[in-house]
Amino acid sequence: MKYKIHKNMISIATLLLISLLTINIEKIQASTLKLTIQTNKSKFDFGETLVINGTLTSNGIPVNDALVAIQIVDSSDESLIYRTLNTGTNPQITWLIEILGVTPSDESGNPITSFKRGHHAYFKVSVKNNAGEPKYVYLTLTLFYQLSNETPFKAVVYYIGYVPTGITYFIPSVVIPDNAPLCTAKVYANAYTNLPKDVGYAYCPEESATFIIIGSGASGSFAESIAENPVGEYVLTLNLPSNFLRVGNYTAYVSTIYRSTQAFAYATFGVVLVGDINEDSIVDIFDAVILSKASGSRPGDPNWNEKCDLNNDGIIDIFDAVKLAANAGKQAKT
Ligand SMILES: [Ca+2]
Ligand SMILES: [Ca+2]
Repeated sequence: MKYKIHKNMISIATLLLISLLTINIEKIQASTLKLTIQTNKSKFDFGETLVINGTLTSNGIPVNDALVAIQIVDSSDESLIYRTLNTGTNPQITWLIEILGVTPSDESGNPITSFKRGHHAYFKVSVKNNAGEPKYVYLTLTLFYQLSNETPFKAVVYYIGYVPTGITYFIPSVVIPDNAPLCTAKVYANAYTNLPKDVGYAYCPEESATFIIIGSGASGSFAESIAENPVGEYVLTLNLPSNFLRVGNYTAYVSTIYRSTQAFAYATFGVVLVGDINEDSIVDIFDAVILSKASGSRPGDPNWNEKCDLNNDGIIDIFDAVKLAANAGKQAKT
């Protein structure tokens, strides 16, 4: 009798264990959110096109209505960009924190359409808190030159702290570089729970506006755009700056939340200043001199210098000199 009870108890315990395990497995499966990221290359020269893309799936099914927060940091942990893309369409939800708009402005917030290079550019950002209580928010701006592709030149976190309920206006400023091209530029305003690299996610879709960079007196116009991506995917294409970029390892972080589940991923890539043979952060005559000494050499030759084989084809020749010339005068940020 005793034995029988014992045996039944074991059976019951086993059943309980199996059912618990099953429930746990179902719970785990119900919350499988997978975010991927990849870059088009693993190593980039200054000015090259960087494409970051990836997919978001929930239990293997593409998610077409989520926001993906993106941050790229350089080898000194300085941010190159902050962006927020969707995976098809923006989620149809009420944002706890919502960026209503970003407007190029003067320091009082009055709209203006152009900024002089070397001067401060101001941006009036209206942020609405719909949460009914103060929310802790990271607010960022990223500025791009609109060249053949958008080329980032400034990324800043201008506010970290609580945002009260209702609408709050911020007027952050950045300095337009002295050497900025005279072109149309674009600003993106984002709001995150924390920085994407620290697994923060976007509170809401980003807002953007364009403006003109001028040498002296001119005007331009505003435009807004909404990013649309293929279903379950996000794609970000940009050109790396062609000058004053930091060399070394970069990391692109992506972070999202979907139905209360978070997902995070990152990819790394390298940036090199092709032609900076002596690694003094500038491509100049001293690099050309080193290259000329190795001219005509192949591996094994006494004057072979692997660092001069800029196109990696096993010979130092005119094609390497052409690559060096293409970057002549360019400097790496130090
Ligand atoms: Ca050099
Ligand atoms: Ca070569």
